[in-house]
Amino acid sequence: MKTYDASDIRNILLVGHGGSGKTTLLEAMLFTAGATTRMGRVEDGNTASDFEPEEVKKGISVSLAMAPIEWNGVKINVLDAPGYADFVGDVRSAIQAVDAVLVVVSAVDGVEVQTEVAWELAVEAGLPRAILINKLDRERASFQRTLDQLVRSFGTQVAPLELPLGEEHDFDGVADLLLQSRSGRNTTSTGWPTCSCRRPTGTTAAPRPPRVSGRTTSTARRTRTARSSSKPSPSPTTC
Ligand SMILES: Nc1nc2c(ncn2[C@@H]2O[C@H](COP(=O)(O)OP(=O)(O)OP(=O)(O)O)[C@@H](O)[C@H]2O)c(=O)[nH]1
Ligand SMILES: [Mg+2]
Repeated sequence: MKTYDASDIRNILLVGHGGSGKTTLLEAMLFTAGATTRMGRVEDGNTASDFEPEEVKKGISVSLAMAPIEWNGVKINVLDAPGYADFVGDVRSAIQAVDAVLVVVSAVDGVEVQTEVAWELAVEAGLPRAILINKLDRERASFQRTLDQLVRSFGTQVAPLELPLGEEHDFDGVADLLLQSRSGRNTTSTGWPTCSCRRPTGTTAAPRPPRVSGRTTSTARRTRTARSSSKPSPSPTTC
């Protein structure tokens, strides 16, 4: 097994309201990093992190799960937290073990109760926070409306680093304001160069993501090989 220096390991927690797209985002990250060959779908019950029978049956996450990805030589342990209020104990436990929090917000539903709860828990823990506005391809999605809500809820410290290219059916990728690059399907719609991020080659082996308990975060309870499906979901992020 490959070993990593401690300086090359990150532990990141995905949090957000139920159904905002955390499990799907983790699938996209695994696929983009080359850890899986196809994206699983929550609807098909074949995602890496929702594998408990209850999760497959209900189509929601009910406990914390973790899957590792490697990106540019850094091992990123991504923890997928359940979003429903009943399982907030898992979020509280995981926050003690991570380096940073990624808050996933639906561009259709905007800031919701568990968005605020998760944000406050991360603030209390003094953790760095980033926000991903997801579901931009959905009908009634609005990046600007969601960004305005985020600024109203969390203050002007919230500022966009990437902007979507199109919305709803026209959603076509993202433009990175710092790198002045873009990634997406149609690379000709702006003058900016396409993003230089590349999926690593030779890393197609499926990972065996350990399941971690929300109550005892240090214990990996069981492992499972990520499964695959024939129909990938829309990717919330491509870079
Ligand atoms: N169109 C579209 N659908 C998405 C996107 N992200 C997630 N979904 C769908 O939204 C639903 C909920 O996604 P999940 O990934 O289960 O959301 P979650 O945040 O993990 O939900 P909980 O674990 O219950 O908190 C599923 O039907 C996904 O297929 C997206 O970017 N676009
Ligand atoms: Mg989930």
